[in-house]
Amino acid sequence: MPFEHQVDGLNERSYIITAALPYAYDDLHLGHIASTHLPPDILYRYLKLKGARATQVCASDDFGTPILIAAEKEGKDPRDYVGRWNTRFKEDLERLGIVYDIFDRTSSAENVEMVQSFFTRLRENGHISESEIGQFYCEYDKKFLPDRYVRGKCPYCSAEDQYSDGCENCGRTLQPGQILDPRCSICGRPPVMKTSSHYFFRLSTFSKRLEEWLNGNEGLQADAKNYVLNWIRDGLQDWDITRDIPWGVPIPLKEAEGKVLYGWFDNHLCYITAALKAAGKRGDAGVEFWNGSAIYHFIGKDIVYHHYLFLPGMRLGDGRYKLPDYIPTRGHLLLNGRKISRSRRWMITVRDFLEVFPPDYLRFYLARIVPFSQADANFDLKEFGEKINNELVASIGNFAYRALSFVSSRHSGVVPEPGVVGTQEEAMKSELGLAVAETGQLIESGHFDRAIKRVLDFSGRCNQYFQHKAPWENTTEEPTSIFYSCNLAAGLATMLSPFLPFSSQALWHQLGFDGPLEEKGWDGASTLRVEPGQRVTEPKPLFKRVEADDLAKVNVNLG
Ligand code: B3M
Ligand code: ZN
Repeated sequence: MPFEHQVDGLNERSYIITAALPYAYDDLHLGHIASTHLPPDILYRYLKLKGARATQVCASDDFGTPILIAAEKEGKDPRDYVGRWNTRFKEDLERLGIVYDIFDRTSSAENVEMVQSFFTRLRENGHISESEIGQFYCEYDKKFLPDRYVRGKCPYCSAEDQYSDGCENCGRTLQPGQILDPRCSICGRPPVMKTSSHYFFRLSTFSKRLEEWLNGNEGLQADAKNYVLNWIRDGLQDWDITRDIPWGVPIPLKEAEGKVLYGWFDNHLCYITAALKAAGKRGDAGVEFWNGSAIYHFIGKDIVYHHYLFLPGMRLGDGRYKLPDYIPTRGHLLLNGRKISRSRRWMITVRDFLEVFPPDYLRFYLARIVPFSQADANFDLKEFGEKINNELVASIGNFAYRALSFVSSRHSGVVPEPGVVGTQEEAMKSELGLAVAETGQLIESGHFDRAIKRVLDFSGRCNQYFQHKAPWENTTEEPTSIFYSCNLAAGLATMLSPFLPFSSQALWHQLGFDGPLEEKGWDGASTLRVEPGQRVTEPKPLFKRVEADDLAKVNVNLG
């Protein structure tokens, strides 16, 4: 199974977890959360509960042509423009309970320094070549026009109005000059070709070492590995890492004045920058920290090429920082069966969603439907409502509420002393232990969807236990059943906490614990932690049913 840990040594290790960096030009939508931000957060929260040292980082991806174009369209200075998105991302993520040790920006001074040091070392190590190449140039705007600055017809599928670096219709990447009927995207005039001196990262020379790394690393997902190996077999292209635009990391060479590095040269280096910043380490101490940690990069499948080839190639060429141990790669999120699309506005932003539903509802449903594979998952609004109502409300919420209500109404809010412990109690206690262990194993192996399902199954068993014991009529055994139920609910709270940080903490509080649930750790969840005599707080339903009206509110923002 991929990314199996030595559970015994878990709390002695350090983990660095990263989420792919959102481009600083549009709001986060549900697709970002499904593949990129929620999965690492589940692992991170779990590792913390296990007592491991874990550092989780992300950043806004600030540089690149699309961002410069967007800033120009609004007449904003790109630096101010990206700053605004950085703030919005942090707000949205925080509301979702996704809190990074550092949410950096790729344009931060520390990252610029890191990126330039990489360029310099790669060049000294002979991994950068230079050549004159033709670039579109607009004589009217007096600008070079890389990537999205030119639109035209795709030479493969003839789709109109495509960007010069890739066709959205057929998915192919295009080299400069390949697009047909090119037009400047600022003024609409046809550009001319001009030569410019560009630097290339010699990715092709790493083919053998990359292949060895891919084959030798057990932690990498087989489904991604196979097609990456095929790309290597087909032959890797050197990467043009130069852009003739004023927004990017300046190439640290006198003769390259006015040129910046390509966004995919600098963005992933911010994983390292941000992790070192979060740990307060620089220089050799930083290198040691990085190399002594297990490294996870969580991504969506559209950026496999960059993370399985370009990123490790650059790290190999630089030679200081180790390669990733795990690159958990998930598929796309469909929305009501259709591909999410910004241009057609077939998407739901995190902001819009949180206007209507609590953050844990989104976390729950996404965790439930997104598998650990590159298969796409479908966010179906109707199914979302059903899952919340049948699983969160009717199973988990119902059990906790019923147990706590007995404490409140029959025992004046104090957990009763249990009487004789019967076979059903013994059985539930061992089921609890099993659920805690198996849920932990599923999280450690990356199968968060199966992990949450495991917790749900256990919650189903808790409801059955309650039903069997019928404390409303079996009054002799009632104190025992209620004592056990409170303890099972406490176990549920801990198991749910990597997935549902807000509601699990609320349940924890209702059970009469003060302080954050995380302090009690994961392993303790299999023991009976609610003591007789413990005072609970007024029980309140943890979850509210999703009604058709609520769904309609989200629906109107679609399309
Ligand atoms: N911003 C692309 C994307 O959001 C890019 C990821 C960078 S991760 C280093 O798909
Ligand atoms: Zn023009």
